[in-house]
Amino acid sequence: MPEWTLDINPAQVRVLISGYQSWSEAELRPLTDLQAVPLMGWRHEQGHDPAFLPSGEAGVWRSHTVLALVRQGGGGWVGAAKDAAHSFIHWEARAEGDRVRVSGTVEGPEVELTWDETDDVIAKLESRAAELGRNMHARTPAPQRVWCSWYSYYRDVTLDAMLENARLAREHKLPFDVFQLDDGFQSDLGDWFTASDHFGGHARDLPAGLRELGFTAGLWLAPFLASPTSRLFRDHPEWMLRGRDGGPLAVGHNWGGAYHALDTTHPEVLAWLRELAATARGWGYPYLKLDFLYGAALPGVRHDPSVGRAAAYRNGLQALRDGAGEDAFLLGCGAPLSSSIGIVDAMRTGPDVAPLWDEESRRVWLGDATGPSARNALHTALSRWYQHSWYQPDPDVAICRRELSLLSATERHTVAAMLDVVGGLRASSDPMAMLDAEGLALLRRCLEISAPDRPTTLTESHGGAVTHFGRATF
Ligand code: 9PG
Repeated sequence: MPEWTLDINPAQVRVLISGYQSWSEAELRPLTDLQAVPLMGWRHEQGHDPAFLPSGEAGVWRSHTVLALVRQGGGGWVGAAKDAAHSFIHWEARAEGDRVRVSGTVEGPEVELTWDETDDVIAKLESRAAELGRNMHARTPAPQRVWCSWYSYYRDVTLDAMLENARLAREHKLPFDVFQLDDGFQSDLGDWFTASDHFGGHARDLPAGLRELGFTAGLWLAPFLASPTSRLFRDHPEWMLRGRDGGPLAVGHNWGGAYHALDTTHPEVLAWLRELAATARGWGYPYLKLDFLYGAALPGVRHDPSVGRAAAYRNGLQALRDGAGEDAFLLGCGAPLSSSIGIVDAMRTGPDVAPLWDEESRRVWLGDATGPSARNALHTALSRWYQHSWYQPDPDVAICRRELSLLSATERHTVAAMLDVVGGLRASSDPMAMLDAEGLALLRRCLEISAPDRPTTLTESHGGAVTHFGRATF
């Protein structure tokens, strides 16, 4: 385990960390502060690496793949890795008296870690991140403009609502590329081929209508998950990732209870994943939002114990890519970040946006900033700006409607402006019928792709306001 000791007073250092998956927190904080540990143990799996939780001690910070320390007055240090395909990289910075101790631990096959002292932390972090992206053959597709059903219809989405929104978007000449059907069309988690009762059709009925209107069809899947009530779970209990007790591991709690994950070291599981992605593609969906991917990466008992969890995860993701085809557009979500480079085209880089600014009770009092809120989504996505060289970042949707939203006008405009600062995907979920003239104008602005579409050129592309939001924090 490489270790470094820095002769610097910890009170003069700030630390930039990034949690391992989309919804985990990323932030820049004084090193002497306390990194929050979510008090709700049953939520750990959904936002954190349960094998590398925050330590719970003030002055100790943990980060995945990269870590930066920023010295008061300028300069600092950057820790990174040359490769993260089959390994997880765990960084820890620890205040010890008048020194700072840093360690980097590789879980999985050995990879080369880098540790640089630098006068320009931003430039060094960007160049080390870009090097990792190049080494892992990061994909660099064009940013997509996406309408997604989740943040207005949630699980009650219907075939008619999808088509009606697409029709209205066309009528208003809104420049969306993709109309993406989210969670709610399927009969159960894992039973992707059968429709839910309320959807009013089958997922395969949607793409033709969208194509006629000039949109690409997108589909949400949580391909690694299975609910205990699903056919998938009943038919193939031996495909599940297991806990130490031999039973299927609970990998999270949502959809009214605990759910399980597939064991991606099982050859039949890999075949099933290829078939699933190929089937969705065959239905007419070249754009797939692959969600809750972290499930396959959790510590557990696997069919092939010689495969580490980072490699198991990546093999599962590769099976989905193989099934969907090279030219499919894959968006990762709830996904281990650096382990997905080179396979996904885009990646959610923060928690979900919600039609409210902040849920202080959960974030502050329960120590969990992975919950849905505009604040959490922006804060996290902005703190991962350097990941532009890994995939197209997806900072999640803007909310331009006034109905069914607690956001003030200022908050709505802040979300819209900041999504542009993050760059990458531009997305909305507003029901078209809810948008008045002001809402439509705001949405139209959100769908503009600024040039260059990169937060690394903040000063050039956005002038003073963003300089303040971005660079001044470092
Ligand atoms: C569909 C949604 C949307 C959304 C995704 C994801 O921790 N949790 O219980 C948790 C639940 C849902 C969630 C994230 C975390 O949202 O990010 O865009 O697709 O699933 O169910």
